[in-house]
Amino acid sequence: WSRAAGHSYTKYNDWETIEAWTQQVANENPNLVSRSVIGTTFEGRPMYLLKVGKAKPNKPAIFMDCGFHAREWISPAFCQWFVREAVRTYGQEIHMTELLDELDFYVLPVVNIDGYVYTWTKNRMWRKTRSTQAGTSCVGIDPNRNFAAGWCEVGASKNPCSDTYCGPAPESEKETKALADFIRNNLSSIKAYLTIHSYSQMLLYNSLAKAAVKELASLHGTKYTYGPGATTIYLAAGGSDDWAYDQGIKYAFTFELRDQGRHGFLLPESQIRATCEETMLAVKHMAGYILEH
Ligand code: ING
Ligand code: ZN
Repeated sequence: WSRAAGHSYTKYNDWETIEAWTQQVANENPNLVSRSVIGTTFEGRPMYLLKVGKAKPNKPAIFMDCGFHAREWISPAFCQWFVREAVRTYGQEIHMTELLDELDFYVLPVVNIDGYVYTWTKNRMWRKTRSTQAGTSCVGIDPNRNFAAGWCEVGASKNPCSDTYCGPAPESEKETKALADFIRNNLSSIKAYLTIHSYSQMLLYNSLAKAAVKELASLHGTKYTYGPGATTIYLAAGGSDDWAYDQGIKYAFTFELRDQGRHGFLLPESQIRATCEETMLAVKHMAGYILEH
């Protein structure tokens, strides 16, 4: 197997390097990490999934994905950091040891690999996938508008040239279909769904709020908009967090990592460490909570 040459946890790594890293981290930690392929992208790249945890029957699991949107480079950086911290601190730090003894983490380091590659080679600000379809010369759909949760009803576009294009149908993309299939096939173990985006420093829990306002509206038909706080988030249907919640995964969250717009998607590499360290605390806290409930 090839070494992940040039890989660094405090730099942004290109896809080739991340791909080699997935193999290396699994090979070097056979009792904690295993790698599988859950599908292939539009351009034919394998979608790697890392299962992180100590082998034990009937364990609950937390699913976490990174790199839905191509230009949000800090997101895949966090998934890599998370796996490294897991293997580095297992057996050293009591909290992580307990988490990995009792829970499995499924980590999908990059969902939208084709888009990620495109941001390294052609256009740093690309967001969508790189799929093409008949009838338009515009490329790509927004994977976070492509799920069967109020699909394309609000905050999404039917225009293939839009950055929030919802696609011709829910799960029309190979990448979103592969992710959704994996979650459907593992619903009995998956207790939480975490999806990592950037930027704006927010923790979105749309689905809980959504369920609550739906309940409220059932009495007098009063319509509420929902979101964390009055002004922070826009309504957007077809997101993976709402879909996961509708599948019965009670804890479904979207993280929006640093920053609040100064650098935006171009978060400097000097902030990778601090961003990942602080996000680790939140994810570990959530995992601990989920273990107890
Ligand atoms: N933000 C998310 C987006 O897809 C979001 C916000 C979360 C929308 C969950 C819908 C559901 O637009 C970024 N930065 O991508
Ligand atoms: Zn995003």
